[in-house]
Amino acid sequence: MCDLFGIEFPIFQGGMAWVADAGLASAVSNAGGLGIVAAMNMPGEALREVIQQTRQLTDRPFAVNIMLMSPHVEEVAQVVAQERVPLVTTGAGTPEKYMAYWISCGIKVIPVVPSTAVARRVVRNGACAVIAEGCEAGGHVGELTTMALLPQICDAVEVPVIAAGGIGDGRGIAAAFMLGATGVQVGTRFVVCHESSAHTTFKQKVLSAGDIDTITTGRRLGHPVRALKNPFTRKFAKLEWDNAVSDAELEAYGSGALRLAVQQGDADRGCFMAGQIAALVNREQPAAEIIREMFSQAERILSEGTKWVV
Ligand code: TUI
Repeated sequence: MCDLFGIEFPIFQGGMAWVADAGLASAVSNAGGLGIVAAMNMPGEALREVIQQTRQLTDRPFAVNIMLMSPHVEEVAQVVAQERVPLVTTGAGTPEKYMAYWISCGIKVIPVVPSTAVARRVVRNGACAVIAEGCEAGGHVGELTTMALLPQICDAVEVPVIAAGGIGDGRGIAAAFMLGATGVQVGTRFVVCHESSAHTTFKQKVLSAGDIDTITTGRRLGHPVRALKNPFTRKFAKLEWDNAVSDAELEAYGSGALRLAVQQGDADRGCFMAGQIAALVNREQPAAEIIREMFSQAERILSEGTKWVV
């Protein structure tokens, strides 16, 4: 997998909206992992600038994550091709519509998939690998857990499978490899790395989170999102389950809340998207240290067996 993507360690950094910028992606790529820039809801020209900024900071491969629910998806789909980005990951939908075009431009496409049906579809359309993301992940999630999803995806497709959701240390990497993955994607742990520009309050909240401190909201809208419990998510859950507001009002209530969390650290009105593994993340470290530490821990577990305890 490392040869396929031109990286040293089989570790992808999640394409987290507002967090996965040029600074974070280049730090991860420079450390030998795969840095990923999030296109999130950006217009095309804003993404072009971030891609060019990333190129100034690293000469190693990096990817752009395209969030398929973005209102600017058509534009950003063009920009990644014009800018000759080597790798594209996608999320929050299926990218079939763009795949033939991207592949014809020499882009390797690696969609996030929440089910075997979606995995088969994207591979039929030319995906060179897939990211099997379980619902332990932060942000927009599917229904299945990583533990159940991963081996099923590995059986369903012939391309390399990258595991995501609930992976925060070497034990997670080793477990993912045991289930058939050849790489992992890590989100929450990179939110608190030195090179992440997430607000200090966001980092503190992840660092102090306990095992049951996340909640999924938004199921009624068809796109459940996992985030840390706080006044925002509690109110969202209440509005959602009391059926007190229309779907449009509920959408409007959530709009902009992630940005408030990442950029302003707004503890009450922000949506602090994070995975269930947040409880395991208890230190802010450089990205390079996270990658080396996770990988060497996995190697020790895989060679010495589970008697090796963290
Ligand atoms: O995309 C993510 N995580 C995200 S996107 C995001 S921005 C957002 N904010 C508010 C509401 C919704 C989105 C925050 N976090 N992860 C990758 C991911 N993709 N998880 C699940 C999926 C997915 C779901 C359904 C991929 C494909 C899919 O296809 C279903 C179908 O049949 O089309």
